[in-house]
Amino acid sequence: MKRTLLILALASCVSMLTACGGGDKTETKPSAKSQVITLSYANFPPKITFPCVQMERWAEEVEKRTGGAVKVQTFPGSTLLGAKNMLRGVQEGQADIGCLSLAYYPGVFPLTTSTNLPVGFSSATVASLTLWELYQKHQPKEFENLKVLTMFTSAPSNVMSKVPMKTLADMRGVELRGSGSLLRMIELMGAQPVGMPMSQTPEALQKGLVKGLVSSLEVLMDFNFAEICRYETIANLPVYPFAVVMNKDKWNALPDQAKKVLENLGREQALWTGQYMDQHINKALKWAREKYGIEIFKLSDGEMAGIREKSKGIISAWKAEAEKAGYDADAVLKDVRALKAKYEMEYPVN
Ligand code: DTR
Repeated sequence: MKRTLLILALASCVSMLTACGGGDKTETKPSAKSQVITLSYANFPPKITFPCVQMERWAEEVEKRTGGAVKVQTFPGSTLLGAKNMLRGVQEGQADIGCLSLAYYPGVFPLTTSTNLPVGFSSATVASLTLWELYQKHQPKEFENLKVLTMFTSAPSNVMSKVPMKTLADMRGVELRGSGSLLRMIELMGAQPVGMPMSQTPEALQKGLVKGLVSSLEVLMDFNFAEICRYETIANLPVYPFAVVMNKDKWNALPDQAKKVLENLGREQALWTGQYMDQHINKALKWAREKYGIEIFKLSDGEMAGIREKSKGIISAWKAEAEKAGYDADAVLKDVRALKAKYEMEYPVN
């Protein structure tokens, strides 16, 4: 037993040494197997969902663009780290890279969660590019212990439920799952907010702990929620921001060539993911209509205006929190709105 442990320990030391070190740093193609660096990448939702689809695409691109010098071993479905221990797990090096849903960490990312506010993003493409550029401009200290590799968002959120909800009156007291600012949006629509990560939602729906959820609509297909949530209400609620982060020491130990490849992928990956998400929603809706005959309602313009008015309180609460964290909240919000307008021109929703 002891001998086996010793051998395992030695083997892992050797692999750590080969992963972090040596080799010709200017060369892209690994000349020997020992030079290949393998990075672990943890993700919390199932493999089929958009955070994991983008993870696989990123992993493939990294491998291709480094000529095989960097390999990425992916761990979807909370097999390495879950939704809530992702941040600490990457900081402590249990995974080299992790995908964070920022809304699951209240108060930890005040600057970047400005994109989770009710500002009326029209698509994931626009919101993802806004988030990425906002991060690049402000380089907020909330990520100072991490290397941010890319960022993206889900599409605008809507309501999916087991019971038809055509108006706000139908939502009164209904338990709906959400997180981040969406919890307060659920409350101001008169429903009962229940906070939890997406990865716990299938069970909560099955057990009847919640009657529905608020998220982007592709989950109707990716989690098969359409089977249980046959009624969807369009309310154009906030997007959820994500960040893909790397352990700082692991980042520092990478050869310059590899760093360059990863840095060059950041914005491109944000755009790729936003566009994937927007297209995937259309596909999921078509699928859910055909397979389960889902019904889609839309809140009236008057009700939408009422929600917008009431949601100003959520923006004020965020401002106070951001100011407390040392940010110029008005300037950040101004940037969010200006970037949103810029990208809405460049990527109009048709
Ligand atoms: N709705 C957000 C983000 C989100 C949207 N689709 C997925 C799929 C898998 C995980 C998260 C998300 C949320 O609930 O976290």
